[in-house]
Amino acid sequence: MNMNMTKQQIINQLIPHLQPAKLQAKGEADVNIALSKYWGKRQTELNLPTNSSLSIGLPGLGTKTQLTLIEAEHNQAWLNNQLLAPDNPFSQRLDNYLAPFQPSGLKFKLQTQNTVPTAAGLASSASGYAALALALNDLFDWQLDPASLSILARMGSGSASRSIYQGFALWHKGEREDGMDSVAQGLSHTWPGFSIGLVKIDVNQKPIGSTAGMQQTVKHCELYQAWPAQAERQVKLIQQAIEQRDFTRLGETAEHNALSMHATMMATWPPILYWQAESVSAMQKIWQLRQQGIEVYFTMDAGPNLKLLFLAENKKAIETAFENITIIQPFG
Ligand code: 2P0
Repeated sequence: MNMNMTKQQIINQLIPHLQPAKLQAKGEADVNIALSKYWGKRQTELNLPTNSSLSIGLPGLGTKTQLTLIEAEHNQAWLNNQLLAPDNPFSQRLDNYLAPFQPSGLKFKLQTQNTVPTAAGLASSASGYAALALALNDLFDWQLDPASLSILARMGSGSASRSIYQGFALWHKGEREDGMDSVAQGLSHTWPGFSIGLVKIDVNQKPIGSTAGMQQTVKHCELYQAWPAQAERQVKLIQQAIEQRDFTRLGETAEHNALSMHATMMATWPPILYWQAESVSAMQKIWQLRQQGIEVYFTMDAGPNLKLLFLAENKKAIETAFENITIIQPFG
């Protein structure tokens, strides 16, 4: 049985039918920031991770997608009102994702609008594939539950499994080969005053994308062997911290988790280093602020930008320390 066959079989299990209910549909999803990261796949075709992860959604920052069935030769992918060439890697990844759903004789026109300001330096594959899974669910009127939508989104991009939810989301790594238990759940806890600060260092193209970066780490980093168990433990610690509203535990664990993930990247050969000199300066500034009694932590993804974690009582101090910071309070 080849991998494509497996993917098709999983889709057959998930969705009730392949008859479109209408010609046009919509989906919308927010980006999410992992407080305990997804880094490494145990299976690439289905995006099955080596470890669980836990994230917070950023309301209002994400993707709006419109899906239309058209008579044409190729699928059409429009990104922020620009038609992409069929051989563009973004279009090809979409074609590959949409192939199992293609109604005979029709093509998909996908119009995707990112509501993340490009200047914020946030990745959009998470919100993009979550929005697309929601649009497909609408187009075919499958009426899938959130867990099935999370699996569908995860097959587009791992982190998209978490963007099906708002607020905190926990993506269970799962054990099964078919990935039916590798699914995110929304956590019901809220946390008024919980704040995320986006510190932009550089928003240009990164040296290596996260899909390739994590594969390289899994294959060529000895330190990576320690990662899955640590990440699993840290997901649990962060979940407890959310339940108990223990900000110190949450911040310390999230920062330690991010630095550990980046340590595995640096210990890969050839090395992967997403940081720039300004990233390190910002980290040092955060450590100084903590010494001065201002409780702020950071996390970082596959790029040079920092995401600060703090509580509303420190908002003014953070705004003073970081010019041009974008602050989001997911729960108001
Ligand atoms: C995360 N990242 O948990 C981690 C932290 C980047 C660093 O999820 O290959 O774009 O599409 O499954 O989801 C980025 O990985 O990778 C990511 P694919 P994805 O947010």
